[in-house]
Amino acid sequence: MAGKAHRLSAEQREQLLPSLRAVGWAEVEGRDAIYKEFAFKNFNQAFGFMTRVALQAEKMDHHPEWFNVYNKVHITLSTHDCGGLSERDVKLATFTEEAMVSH
Ligand code: H2B
Repeated sequence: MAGKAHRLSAEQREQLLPSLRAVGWAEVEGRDAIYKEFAFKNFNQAFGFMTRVALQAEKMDHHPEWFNVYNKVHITLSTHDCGGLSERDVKLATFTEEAMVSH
């Protein structure tokens, strides 16, 4: 993704995080990151979701920390390049919500 990543300002957080909180994203304790647990009907649905997110992550050059067992996918988003949350995390989190409903 073009340009340098910057950590979100307090104002940006107030503006951007509430809608993510509303759909289940939470701020991680002790780390500037966001986290959500997704649950699907089965592994096939979970892996389909992961595939869509993986292709988007590669396109954005912004990669999730994630964990999958069967129908569960746990995702942590943070920007290593700036040591915390950036607009890239908000963008990828928003994409995961779209990838949830488009199957
Ligand atoms: N993913 C995440 N989550 N944060 C980053 O800072 C990051 C990344 N940086 N994917 C990218 C790759 C960088 O390491 C490469 C070199 O562009």
